Amino acid sequence: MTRQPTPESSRDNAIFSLDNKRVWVAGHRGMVGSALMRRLRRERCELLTVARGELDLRRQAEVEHWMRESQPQVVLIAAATVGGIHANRSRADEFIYDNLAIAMNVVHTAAEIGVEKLLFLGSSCIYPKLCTQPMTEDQLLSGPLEPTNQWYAIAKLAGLMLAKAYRVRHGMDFVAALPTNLYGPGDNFDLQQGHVIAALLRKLHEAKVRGDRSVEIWGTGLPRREFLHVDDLADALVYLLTHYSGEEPVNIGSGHEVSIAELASLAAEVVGYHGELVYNTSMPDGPPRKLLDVTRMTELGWRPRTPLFKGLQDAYACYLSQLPRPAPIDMVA
Ligand code: GFB
Repeated sequence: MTRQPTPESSRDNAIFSLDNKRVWVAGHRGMVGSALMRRLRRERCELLTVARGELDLRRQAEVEHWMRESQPQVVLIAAATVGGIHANRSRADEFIYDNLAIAMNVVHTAAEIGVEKLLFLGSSCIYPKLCTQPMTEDQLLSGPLEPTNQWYAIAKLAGLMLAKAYRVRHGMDFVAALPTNLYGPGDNFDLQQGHVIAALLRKLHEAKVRGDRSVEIWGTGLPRREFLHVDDLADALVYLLTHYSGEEPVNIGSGHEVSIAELASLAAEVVGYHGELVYNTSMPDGPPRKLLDVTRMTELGWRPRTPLFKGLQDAYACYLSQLPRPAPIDMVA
């Protein structure tokens, strides 16, 4: 019997306990939501979920009705319309409308029904395009946004400010986190809509299977990105919920960055692909860097556990596990 880690809420210096609380993970089937479910199952709380088919979080009256009926005491908003650089650029209206509506409806109703603790999720991509690196939380709204994801960023910035407004005026204990680029179980492996790590693992795997001589990488390979395994994020979010209460958002990252070219080489090593990596510079690079300053989270006492190479191996194993199984060969009687 493996020793169960100490539930977060009973660790010392915790300021909020999840014990016996009704905890709603909005978006529980997404990559972040499912990681939160895995992590929260180690806590002594009651988990509430509702499928997208049962409740459209963009419909205010439906959200109000469901939340009044279910009475969550803690809410983590992991529901969002998300995607990689190409998805953000090509589905502008969806990214701003969906994410504004979700934030407005859930945060407002949480205040109306007196939710004890709410966690709102932003992203490292809501910082200005050309920010001093590493980026500190006070640099938010200090300059023009990255054009490729300004739609998503505006919606997330509005959600951050809404959560802050309910703290400032009504004293609601609503906190916000700004995660860096994420990867891991439950990632979206669609080559047009997904983020870079999922896309690279799939492209490299398929090229290896087909015996292709080269694989296309978008952009120049020069931009630098920070990556965090989604299970580390989930642990960080539970830690933040139980150890932080403040109006300023908190960066959550690994503190390390790699160039896209370095990432592609690491991914090729994990997959076992030895062909050429070819850069398609007609695709956008996005911001040159997005490294988060993680001092606040470190000072709170949390650190990530998963190094990038090990995380890539885990992500590749997840990719392989969701591939359709080859039909069993009918054994000759
Ligand atoms: O992960 P990604 O789509 O998002 O792209 P961002 C990161 C970098 O990888 C960009 C390059 O410079 C891409 O050009 N890249 C190389 C690729 N090959 C590929 C590929 O095959 N697919 C993808 N997707 N990228 C997102 C925001 O920005 O960050 C989102 O648009 C979100 O809103 C996310 O916030 C965290 O890091 O550029």
